[in-house]
Amino acid sequence: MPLQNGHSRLCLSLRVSGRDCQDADGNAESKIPEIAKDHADRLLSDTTPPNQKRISRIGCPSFYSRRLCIRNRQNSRWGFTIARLIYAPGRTRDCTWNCEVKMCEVKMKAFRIWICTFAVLLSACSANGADSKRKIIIDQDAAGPAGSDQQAILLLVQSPQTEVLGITVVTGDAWLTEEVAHTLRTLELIGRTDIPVVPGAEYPLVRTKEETERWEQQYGAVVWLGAWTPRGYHAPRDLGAMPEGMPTTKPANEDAAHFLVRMVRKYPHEVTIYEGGPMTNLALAITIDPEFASLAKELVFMGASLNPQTDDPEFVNAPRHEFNLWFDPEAAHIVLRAPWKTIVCTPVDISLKTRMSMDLINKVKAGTTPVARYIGTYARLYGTYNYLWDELASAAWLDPSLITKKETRYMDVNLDRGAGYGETLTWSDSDKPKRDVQPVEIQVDLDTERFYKMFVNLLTAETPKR
Ligand SMILES: [Ca+2]
Repeated sequence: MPLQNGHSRLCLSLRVSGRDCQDADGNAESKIPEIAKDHADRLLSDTTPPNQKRISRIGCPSFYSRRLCIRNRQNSRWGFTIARLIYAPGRTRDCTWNCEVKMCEVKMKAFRIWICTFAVLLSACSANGADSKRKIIIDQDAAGPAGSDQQAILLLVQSPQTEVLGITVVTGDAWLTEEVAHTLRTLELIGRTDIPVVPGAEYPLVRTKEETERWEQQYGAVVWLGAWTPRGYHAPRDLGAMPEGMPTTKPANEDAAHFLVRMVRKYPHEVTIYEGGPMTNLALAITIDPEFASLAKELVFMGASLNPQTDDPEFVNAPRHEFNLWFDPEAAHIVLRAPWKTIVCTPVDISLKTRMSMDLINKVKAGTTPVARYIGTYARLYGTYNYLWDELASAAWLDPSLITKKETRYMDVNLDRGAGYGETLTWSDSDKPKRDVQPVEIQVDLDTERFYKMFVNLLTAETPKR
């Protein structure tokens, strides 16, 4: 958190939320204010520039809030920094702290900055839980029960950081109708039926199953075809197996695209769009409302494949092939060209570095909460381990420090109807095309052990109430 030189006084306000924390026995953690205080003190001491001193502190009862005022007499420029620490869920020893920093630098007289300071503190003191949570819509090809799609949803729902505005569903790994049913049932089992499940696109914008079969005859078989995979194929409106039971709740009476548009217009620049499946719903939202992307806070998605180091047959001869982008290339093209403020990508390359092993499943299975029982009952390994595809995109959004290396590239999808149809295209600054392409923050490497700990902690924790 850089503080600017030349400030005559800097005010730094920290807010630490300790709700929904548990100790090792699952009880509410009573020491959170102390832990929060320690972290606040550490952050403040880490960021206090030289030649400045702490002159005041303010605490608030509902959370730990501190203000640090530091004085520097060099000139009349003012800097104002607000930092908010959010307590991650799970057991105390495994706590991770996220720091959101907003910084603005203004030239103004002393009384104005003090008014600004007190306004922010007042706002912080009066904020309730929902106000301080990070708003997110989960767009997902939500096959189930358990599996990467549902587990990624659960990580986001289980975090006390989040306010999940809704789960919009799209055909991909399975058909829309069965995905909606699995998602409704998941939410019933964990007691979160307040989260709307919103049906979206049943088919990609352009690609069809029949055309894809002809493409395969010419260019070779595709390993994973999602809902169209021959083994276990069934008609679009059939449910398939529902071992977790049939839902009794109903999906929202609105389509995903309009829901997405309505939410970003209701909360402009506040809503993160999480994409764990093909981008059909997002493309439709952009088509309906060209301001959709710019009104969202950011796009976070699992998808794309660059240069995966693997002998996995899905990628060994087709390193640029990735299911989510491939299944609806035209949608991905529309979405990746839209004017998002930020795009964050969890590609195949980094997901292949993760392992959902039996050991990990057993750790979740040892939990006693409804979520732990659900995962423990329905999680299955395909071989000796699964990759944690979408789960990593969820976890890295909750705690970006899980990502230890990232890079920026420009990204699009190959729309030529030949052998490369649907494959990932990327460029660097030096060779990107003249046409509009957006920079994408691509995750390259991660702290796997911390990721696994977070995975277990969230999926064994009590589900946060609405
Ligand atoms: Ca998915």
